Amino acid sequence: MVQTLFGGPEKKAGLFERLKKAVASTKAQLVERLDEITTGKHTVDRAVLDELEATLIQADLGVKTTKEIIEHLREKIDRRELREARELRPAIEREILGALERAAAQAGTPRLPPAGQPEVIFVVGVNGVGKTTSIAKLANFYLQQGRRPLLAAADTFRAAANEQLEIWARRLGIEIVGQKSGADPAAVIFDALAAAKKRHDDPVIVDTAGRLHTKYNLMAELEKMIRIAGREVAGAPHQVLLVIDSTTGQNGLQQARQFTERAGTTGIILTKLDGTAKGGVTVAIARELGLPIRFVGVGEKVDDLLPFDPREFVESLFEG
Ligand SMILES: Nc1nc2c(ncn2[C@@H]2O[C@H](COP(=O)(O)OP(=O)(O)OP(=O)(O)O)[C@@H](O)[C@H]2O)c(=O)[nH]1
Ligand SMILES: [Mg+2]
Repeated sequence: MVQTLFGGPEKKAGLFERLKKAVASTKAQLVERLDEITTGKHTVDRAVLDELEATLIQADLGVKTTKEIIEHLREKIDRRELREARELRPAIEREILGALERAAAQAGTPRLPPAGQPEVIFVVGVNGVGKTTSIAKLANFYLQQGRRPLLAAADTFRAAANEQLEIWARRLGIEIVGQKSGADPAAVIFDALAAAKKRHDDPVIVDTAGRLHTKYNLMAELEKMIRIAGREVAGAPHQVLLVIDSTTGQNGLQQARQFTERAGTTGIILTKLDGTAKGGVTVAIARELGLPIRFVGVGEKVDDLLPFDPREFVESLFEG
């Protein structure tokens, strides 16, 4: 009990510090530039807005999102709700928070499995974005919540994908179900769900092969895996988490669109936020696609995954 009493807030403060560290480059690109624009100016004029527009685009908020934000600010200026340059920073902060919160609200509550059956979580994305690593981190997260995750090694395509996941499973002391390289990934899912039902494991986290969102056949294969999961456990997959590498910036948006269309993405894991200045893509994803960010990856270690909270994220950028 003592641990929860004293460990809780302290742990939360520790997570916030780690988030702040991870977004430092994004903060320099976005918020510190914002301060430079407004320094020494009294009122918001056209030149300030033009500079702001360039800054938001450079910070990877995307052209569409940037234009919308600038338009909102212009309306505020017309209504005389925004006049002074020093009001710009809190105005942008509110715009960003609003976009992230709306996306989170739009997503609603995740689907749940029938009582006694495992929650099924698919982890999908293009090659090398950090799917397998994120799965290990996710499993660790659920373990800490007192659940019994099982890993399904449904990347039967890449050589050594199984071994990579097995090493993580061993380290975490959890069960993994796989087949030999080249096997049908849908068969792995079938086996994994049968095992999880028998052993009462939950959730089942499915690793999938990296696939380009433009490759029709591979996307069809993913659809088949999803169909099989739904046949074995009602409502499965209950979550489809799309992993996006934040260092790829705007490319992530196009991936998200395609994966949502074909695989019904329910949320995003944004990886490699540590050491990139492109964290602004978070806002573009939320605003343009209405997809909630569920977790952010801030390093290569198993506990380098932070649950995403819009308010905390915005505070980590704008605080101080
Ligand atoms: N710095 C940093 N590195 C990460 C993060 N997440 C993953 N990585 C690294 O990214 C590289 C690729 O990670 P994987 O998990 O193998 O990526 P994947 O999407 O499973 O790759 P494929 O299965 O080949 O498509 C590894 O070197 C990871 O350690 C993160 O949040 N931060
Ligand atoms: Mg992988």
